[in-house]
Amino acid sequence: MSAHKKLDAWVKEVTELCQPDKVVWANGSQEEYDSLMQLLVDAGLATPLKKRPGCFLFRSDPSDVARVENRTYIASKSEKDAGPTNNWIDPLELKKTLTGLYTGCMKGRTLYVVPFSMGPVGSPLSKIGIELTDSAYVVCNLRITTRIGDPVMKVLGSDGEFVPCLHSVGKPLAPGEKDEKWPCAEMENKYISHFPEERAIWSYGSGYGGNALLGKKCFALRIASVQARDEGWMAEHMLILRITNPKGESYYVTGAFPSACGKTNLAMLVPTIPGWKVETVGDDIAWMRFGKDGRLYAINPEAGFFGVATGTSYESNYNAMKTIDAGNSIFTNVGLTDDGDVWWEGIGTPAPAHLIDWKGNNWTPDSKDPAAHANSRFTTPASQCPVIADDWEDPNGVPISAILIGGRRPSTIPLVHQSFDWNHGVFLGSIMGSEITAATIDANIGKVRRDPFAMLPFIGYHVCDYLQHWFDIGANAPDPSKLPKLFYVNWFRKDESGKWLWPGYGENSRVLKWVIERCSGEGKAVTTEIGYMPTLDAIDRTGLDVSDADMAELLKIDKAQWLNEVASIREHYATYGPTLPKELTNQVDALEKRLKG
Ligand code: GTP
Ligand code: SPV
Ligand code: MN
Repeated sequence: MSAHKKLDAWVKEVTELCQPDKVVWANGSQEEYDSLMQLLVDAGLATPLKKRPGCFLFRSDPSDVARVENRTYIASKSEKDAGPTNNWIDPLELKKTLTGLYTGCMKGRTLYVVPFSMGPVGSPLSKIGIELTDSAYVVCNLRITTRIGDPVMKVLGSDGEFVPCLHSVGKPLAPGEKDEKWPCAEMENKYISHFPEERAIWSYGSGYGGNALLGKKCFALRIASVQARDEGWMAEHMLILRITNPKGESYYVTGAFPSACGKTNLAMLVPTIPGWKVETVGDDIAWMRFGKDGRLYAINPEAGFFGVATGTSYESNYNAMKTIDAGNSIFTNVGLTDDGDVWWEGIGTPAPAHLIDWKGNNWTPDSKDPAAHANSRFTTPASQCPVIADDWEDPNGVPISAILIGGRRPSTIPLVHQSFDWNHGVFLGSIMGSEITAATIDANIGKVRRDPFAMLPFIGYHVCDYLQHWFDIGANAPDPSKLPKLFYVNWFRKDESGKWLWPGYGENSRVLKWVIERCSGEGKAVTTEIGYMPTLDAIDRTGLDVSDADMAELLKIDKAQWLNEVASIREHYATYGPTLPKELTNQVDALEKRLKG
């Protein structure tokens, strides 16, 4: 029970529908977290890590290891509002199906009421959600990745607004039955549902990541993108970093890269150029709106990182490793060593002679399958990051100077280019994507999956309206000269033999340096058909082993490839239907003209 009538009524309604054994309101305390973890350990679902006090390992069901885009729905009243890139079901029909599934689905379980704030508690830019979940694992993860409990209830008061987020793993227990393993429903009964007009989320059947931690992708991106459109701000799949030059001047940069394309890495990067410093504000999501001074300000709505473990090492992401080394972390689907530590492919230490793999089986270096799932994750508090910026929780956000966009493009797209202006930047955002590589057996090898602003799976409405919203933000800027500058980066360019041309990771600071120099009016650039490009010597290569020839290749514009790109962009735009913003057609026409000019 709370002081909030609407909340109480909703909790009552859900309790009657889902029929949990009991209802517990989460207060967010350490004691509560500890006792929930103990419960999970006693049930055999969590393993305390001897080598990492305060840390726990979970193994999910092998079918429940990542977001399920084909079971994710935008149930707007009208199908055309969901657009061609989302799965749509009529909301009434979906609710009927789900009401059937939710009936009695929490039998034998506890329903947790988890109030959470996306953004610092009480910030004018923050929003409140309430997740009702039957998963203690979810409650523990939410306590790390968001701000939960009593402080949020205080701000909510008796009539505050909140986004209702209903979650069930979809596995009721018979009397006396206990969980033997990670509970979830079979694939055809998983529904990650969003009702954008109602601003409501109903998630059923999965316990994992973005399917279950509803504050993250479901609220902070899909529902928030709809709120942002209506209220004139932006909810984006972006990291936020602070970079300080040797003169001590700080700039803030956001970056939109698709899932598993390097946001966490860039947000925590250790610069290789002397005198420069990078600090972290956020690693996955940015909410941005104009401040009184006319600049665009961003907050990180999250409080922790849910990062890709596989491939993370002191070498590739030192600060992420230090963050998890500080304890209080949850690991999902990594290997467990015999002495009680975690191990994954790419962690930077030799594979132990024996471990228990992510499926719970004995594993040795001779085993065929990897020890950790490719999408294994760590959940860890942002406050523990050694390079967390001191203003990362500033309730007013941080002023953004530059927006980066990028994906994995082995060819065509140079290391970095800058858009001519805001609208050209929106065009670049609309064409970004990743090439499907030879690493997967796929008939579409070499083809580009377009992922506008890395938001393809996260736009809560029509993709054309989303891109129009980007144009509108530019058109309505209080002072267009203060808009962030947009840069398209590509760390993933390869040579003919398939070798990376750019070393990436900490060396990306060299590109960031040029970006900042462009923002302060110093960086050297030439005007090209595709945008402003650094001159051959504009990117600082002091102490870096990248030859002039490789640099020239990294910055090359191959006209034939770009004309193919134009054709592919047109083909892609055609799939967006008749409401494609006219400005995008103008932009692609202008690009073609410049290339043929
Ligand atoms: P989500 O959490 O899924 O949104 O992913 P993310 O965008 O935060 O990606 P993350 O930083 O976890 O990186 C994913 C993969 O990209 C890792 O395997 C990294 O090793 C690799 N990666 C990151 N930065 C670079 C880079 O600069 N160059 C190369 N070649 N690989 C990189
Ligand atoms: C992503 O897939 O972009 C993630 C992980 O950040 S999840 O929270 O599962 O969406
Ligand atoms: Mn992400």
